[in-house]
Amino acid sequence: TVLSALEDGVLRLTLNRPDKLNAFNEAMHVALRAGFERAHSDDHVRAVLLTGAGRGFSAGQDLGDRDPRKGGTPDLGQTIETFYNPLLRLIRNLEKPVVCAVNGVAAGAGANIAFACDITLAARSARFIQAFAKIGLVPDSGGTWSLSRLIGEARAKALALTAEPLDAETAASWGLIWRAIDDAALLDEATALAARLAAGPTKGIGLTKRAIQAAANNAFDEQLDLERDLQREAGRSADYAEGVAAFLEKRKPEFKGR
Ligand code: LHQ
Repeated sequence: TVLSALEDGVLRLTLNRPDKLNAFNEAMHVALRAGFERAHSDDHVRAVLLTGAGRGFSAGQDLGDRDPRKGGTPDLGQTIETFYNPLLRLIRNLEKPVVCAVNGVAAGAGANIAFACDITLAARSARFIQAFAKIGLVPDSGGTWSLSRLIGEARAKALALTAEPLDAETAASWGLIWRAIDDAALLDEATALAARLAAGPTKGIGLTKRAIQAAANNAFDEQLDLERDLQREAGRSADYAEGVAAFLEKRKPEFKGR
């Protein structure tokens, strides 16, 4: 359900239920979570690239798996607590860059998982849909948080209440994703970006991710203190020593992520 491959320090995780537009069932959740857990613990992984197989990125929750007609009312809160929230926390808390290549439609949780990644690229033909409103649900997977922070309440509400598809170009111009890319070039560009990050000073990159995310909850003064503390930590890294030495010696740095 998830293909996993490590190359050039990039762990590529490919959602792989193309017949179902990579909708999430439990097996796919378990496999994806295992991928992000490996990213956390394996020093050879210095960046993650998340993408989807086939013509879609992800259609969100597999609705066949949570079908109220199958008897009883499914406890969706339980599904979220067990599967979605741990995944979203893993992505945000991972102190390594997560690049997302949205290769086609991203609906429901599929869209919001893409918005939780650090740098999200999308194929020009991709569409983002807050599909929840069509079936009486509330955006999850951090969607109410990321939409309102990234594009503001007015746009967040219109997308979430209408479930109108948003094209990749507009998503990029609103700041919901980083860039829209020609379909044929998406995977190559995303792979090159992830590899470039993986070869970079990933200790400092991880601390930078932490700092930017913390800014959402901090007052300016608190953020200045946090920057001081993280800079102290970054300044002790081998990568900082290497970066400065390489600059002064006019050569290319060789970063180790330490
Ligand atoms: C699907 C799905 C799908 C199963 C396409 N499930 N099969 C969290 C916690 C607990 C419960 C509830 O939810 C959540 C979070 C959520 O994510 S809720 C939102 C769930 N997602 C949706 O409501 C989206 C449903 N899908 C669609 O609206 C369309 O499929 C989109 C707009 C994504 C794509 O449309 P098309 O390009 O026209 O493709 P299609 O509809 O023909 O889908 C292709 C196949 O994939 C098809 O199967 P079939 O056997 O007929 O070829 C679909 O049934 C299947 N599929 N999404 N979520």
